[in-house]
Amino acid sequence: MLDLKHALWELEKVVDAAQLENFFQIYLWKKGFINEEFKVMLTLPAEEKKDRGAKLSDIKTKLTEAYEAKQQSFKMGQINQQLEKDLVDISLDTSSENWSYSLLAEVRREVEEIFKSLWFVMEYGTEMVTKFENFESVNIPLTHPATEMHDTIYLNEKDPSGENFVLRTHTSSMQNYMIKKYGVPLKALVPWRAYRFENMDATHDTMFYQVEGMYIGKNISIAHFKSLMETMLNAVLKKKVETRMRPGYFPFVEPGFEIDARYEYLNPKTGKKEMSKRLEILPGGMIHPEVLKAAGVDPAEWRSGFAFGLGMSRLAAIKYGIKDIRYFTNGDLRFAKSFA
Ligand code: FA5
Repeated sequence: MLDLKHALWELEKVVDAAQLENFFQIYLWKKGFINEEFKVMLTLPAEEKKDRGAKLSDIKTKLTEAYEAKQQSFKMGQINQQLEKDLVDISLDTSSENWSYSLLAEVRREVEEIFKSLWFVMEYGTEMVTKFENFESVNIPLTHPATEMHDTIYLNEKDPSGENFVLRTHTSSMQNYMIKKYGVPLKALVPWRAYRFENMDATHDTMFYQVEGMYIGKNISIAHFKSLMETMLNAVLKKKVETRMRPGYFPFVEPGFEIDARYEYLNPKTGKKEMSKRLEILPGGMIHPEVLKAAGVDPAEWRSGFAFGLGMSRLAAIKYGIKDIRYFTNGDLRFAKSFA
């Protein structure tokens, strides 16, 4: 009868997939040794048949198990080999001089420095937020069009109240958290990402950077707001900038404004310095009483304060004369290197 020990020893000597297939053909295939032995068994007298049948079944099971284990280890070996071949060293040698911040990071850091020097506290916050944080906490009712699927990216994960999380559509989703965490008076900044389900074009991306700012005090006026925004824009752009304020509607401010900016640039066609078209980059306004209430602050005492939501991707585009904000994030090294 077939010697199990010998078969296992042969299996141990197998070193590649071709030899393993050969082993299978010899022992386990339907015309292999084991099935041949079963055929012989059928010709034996009844009393021997039973005993031989049990032994053969046992050998078949053990050999099949050993064969499958070997097959599995070959598969893992192949995967590991492939992984090693595809290995990419992603560690960046930071000791080298050969790196620089991306343009967006550069501008963000400049904006951060300006506000840090004015003693603003700063956080980036989470990008996955509750509907409460993104909408209701800033006085946007859930029936508002901005909450619709065509603007907002909903996630499958649910928050503790059973509602789907969303990707924050604006950094205003941090207003409630910052007021609760730091209390009033407050100077706070949130310079980070927001996401919208947008049709992309030169000035709209699905992921973009905003800078949320809040200044809550007792004698803060619209004049403070305007002057701070102009100071900041001049400091970042380092160009002659002219701003214009016009009314704008946002449920979380009252009154609300849009600050449009135009800036001096060298027109390559005429060779002369000219003023650009006006660009909408900086909405803001005086913080709505409902926003303060939702964060547990008495609006009768702290009614004066402003908030703004600077479009940082657009600001960076203005600063460096980039025509399409998608260049910042599309990973095109030719673009990145030309500013390194
Ligand atoms: C807001 O997001 C408000 N949260 C801003 C705000 C904050 C108002 C505090 C009042 C008080 P808006 O949707 O207009 O507003 O976006 C603000 C800025 O973000 C825009 O001016 C624009 O510069 C930028 N922005 C908006 N959507 C995109 C986009 N898809 N791609 C790139 N930039 C965008």
